[in-house]
Amino acid sequence: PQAIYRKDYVAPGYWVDTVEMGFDLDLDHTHVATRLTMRRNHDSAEKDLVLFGASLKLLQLRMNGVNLKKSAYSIDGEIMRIPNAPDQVVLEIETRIQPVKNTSLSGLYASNGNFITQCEAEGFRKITWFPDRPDVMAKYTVMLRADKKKFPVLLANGNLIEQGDLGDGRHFAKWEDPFKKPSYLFALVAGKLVCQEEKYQLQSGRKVLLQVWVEDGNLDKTQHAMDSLKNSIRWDEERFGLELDLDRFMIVATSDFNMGAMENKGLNIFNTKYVLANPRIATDVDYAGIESVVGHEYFHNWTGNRVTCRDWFQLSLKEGLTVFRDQEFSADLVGTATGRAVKRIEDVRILRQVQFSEDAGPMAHPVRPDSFVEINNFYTVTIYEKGAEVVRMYYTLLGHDGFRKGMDLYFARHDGQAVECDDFRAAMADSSGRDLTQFERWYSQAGTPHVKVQTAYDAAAQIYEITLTQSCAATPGQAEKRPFHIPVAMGLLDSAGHDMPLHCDGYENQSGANSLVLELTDTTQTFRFSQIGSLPVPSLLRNFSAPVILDIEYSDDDLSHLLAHDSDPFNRWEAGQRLASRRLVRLTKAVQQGEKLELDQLFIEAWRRILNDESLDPSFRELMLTLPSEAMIAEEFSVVDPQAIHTARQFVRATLTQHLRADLLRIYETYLTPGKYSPDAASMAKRSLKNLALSYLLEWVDDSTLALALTQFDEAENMTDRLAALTALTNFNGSGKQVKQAAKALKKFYKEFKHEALVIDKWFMLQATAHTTDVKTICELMEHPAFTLTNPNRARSLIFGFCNANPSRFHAADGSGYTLWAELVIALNKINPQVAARLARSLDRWKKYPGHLQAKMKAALGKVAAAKNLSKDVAEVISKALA
Ligand code: BAL
Ligand code: ZN
Repeated sequence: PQAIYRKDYVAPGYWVDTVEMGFDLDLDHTHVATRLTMRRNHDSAEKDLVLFGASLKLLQLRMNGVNLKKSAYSIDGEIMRIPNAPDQVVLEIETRIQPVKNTSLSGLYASNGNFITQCEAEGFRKITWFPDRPDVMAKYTVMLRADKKKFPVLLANGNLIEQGDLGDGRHFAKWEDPFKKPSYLFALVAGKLVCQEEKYQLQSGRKVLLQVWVEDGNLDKTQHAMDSLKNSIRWDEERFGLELDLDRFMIVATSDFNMGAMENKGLNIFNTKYVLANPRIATDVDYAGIESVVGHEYFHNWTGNRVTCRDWFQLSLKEGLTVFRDQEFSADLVGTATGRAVKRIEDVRILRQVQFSEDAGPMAHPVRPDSFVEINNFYTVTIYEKGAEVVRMYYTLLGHDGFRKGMDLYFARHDGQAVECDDFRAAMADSSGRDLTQFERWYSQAGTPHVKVQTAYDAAAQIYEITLTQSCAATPGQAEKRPFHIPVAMGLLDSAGHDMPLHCDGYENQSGANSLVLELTDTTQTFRFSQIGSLPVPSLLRNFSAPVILDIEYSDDDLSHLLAHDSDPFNRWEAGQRLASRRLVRLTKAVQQGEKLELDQLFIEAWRRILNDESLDPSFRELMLTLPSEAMIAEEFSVVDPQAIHTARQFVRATLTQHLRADLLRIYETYLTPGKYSPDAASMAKRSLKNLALSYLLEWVDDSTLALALTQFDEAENMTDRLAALTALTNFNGSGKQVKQAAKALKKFYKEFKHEALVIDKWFMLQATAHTTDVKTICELMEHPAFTLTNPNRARSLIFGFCNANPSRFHAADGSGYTLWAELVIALNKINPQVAARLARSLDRWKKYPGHLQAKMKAALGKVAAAKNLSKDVAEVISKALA
């Protein structure tokens, strides 16, 4: 497949002013009539009128009232060219599409008998021929016609301006979107749906209609999404002065969806996973996920919809910024300093585990890529999460008010436009008067920078020096990297654990501050601190002020000091993780060499102190006491041994439990939260610590701790506690009798929830990621009547769960995991290329494994590469992995 390049951008040859569409909706054959008013863009080098289309039956094509003969245009793949078109064009297009056959879930498709659309990135071209590119913004009017009984609800973007009966059992609805938008934000929904609705008053006094649409039977699960939407509207008004611009805002939930959700103008379409919740079916994590995704999609209304992307290389312009906004929204909603730190740690964990890994693999790409084959492959953690870190660095460098000024200028300049990442950077630079030229490298260079730290102390002169040296490894297509502009937030701790006043050369205007943001712009820089009366312990990269890897040699004593005293909660957590990681690496090596495994007292006592430190919020303790994941430990090795890592980590968990059993039991009892479930931060925090204690307790199980888990499973009235108990029961090493008791719980769970798809996803996921689950079990579960590959959520729960989150089993020595993976990528490729391409990425890091596994992975990759009719989605991923 052919790559396209950012450098080849050419403005569209024609603009579209208005789009009128008429849909005769039928699941087998939908007729689409489109009328476009277009005008030549005299500033473009493109002289032809260019349209894109895919999987369409073209019935009619008329230009300015005249049928176009086949000789008047050419079609090559997805591109139609009409040469010699006049400057003003009215184009009328009729197409026929087959929604029920559209298993790609892109374009117009059927879900449970309803019509759903997904047009980002390039799905609109599966509905009609159109200049389907984000810089073409137009006003849309949409007429929907359908059978009234089968499709009683007819929704599209914007405002409902007319509706009525057509006779013959059919009805219609006409929608008009008052705002110009790119085609990727087009949406329609039709079918049997019900809604929770509310009139909501904006701060300006204007009233808007909010609706959450779901399938019948789910109205008891919409309140949290509605609350999250109202919180989002309020937050954007307060924090950024941004108001909802429509009179009506709709959310629709569907169980067949490739992504989490989609920000179509006024008609957000969501995966049910990010809408439906009540205490019985949803966990605390689900509640938090709904809040952040509802926020994310709502915030896109300004960062994405009102100001959109010039081309898809700029995707992070809207995604990085909107992730930053949803992260801040969730943090502000909790409102406490600890709550903010907890959110930050959770976000950084994902970044490090998934994005750092992407940055080190064959799919590494800059936040603003230079090329791609299939844009759907670039909805990545780099575009989203690293993109959000890049936005956060402006925030760190410019401060709260400075960042807001930059946002205000960005909207003042670009409202209604399709722009580039550089335009955002220019708004931040111009509003603050800062030179952010070098900062551009965060957009253009891929890879995770390392920052090496060296320190020197001159006691006589009371001078402390920190030398920072940055480097960044080569990534595909980028052999050499130039230095990044890295904000390094820092402080120095004295022996009592207090922040020392900082007097740093070059930062005199902040003399005496407890914390500074150093700016590393050269390859190596030395920062000189005076009036330092005793040797400090440096606390660097506070709050994770840049997406880099800090190489610093701390002693265990230094780490214990930071763990106990750092005023920056992120770095307290970080110190604990470093202490744990150091031991996990050592123990993994010991496993490989068949040595005796031992855990030192310093570490066990550090864990005991955290566990029992009632001055720390329980949610923060839960994070502190969670060991680095197997995937994180793997990043510490140049050659990964998943089984040894698993054994070492399990050994640490079991040993901690052996020593801390009484403390864990006490915590378990203390943080029981009987009574009515509430998804507030304080209750969630208690549940998280209690359930962490339970999961540890089952690592060193006896009948009494097993009974705790069984009782919790049986008696809890909320999914958080039930699933936590069931997870512990699915993963412990007990006697045959104990395991049988636990297995009963799994069966009971299925029976109880077999009509709740989202819970059955959890049931599959739980088994997919269990220590005991091997390829054979996965194959058996695939035969289960509730399993299907065609539903992305279900495929993700079992298949992705196993391939991506059960490393010690997936990487079985016989290569059976890889054989299964190849078969499933090939099977999914036929059904849904986007989902297939995601799964294809499970072998991205194959070169990091020992030779015998590498050979088997390479063979599996080769098998997929040789498969017939490979989509460009999968082909791109596989060819990059094999390059
Ligand atoms: N724009 C795709 C889904 C999302 O990022 O909101
Ligand atoms: Zn987004």
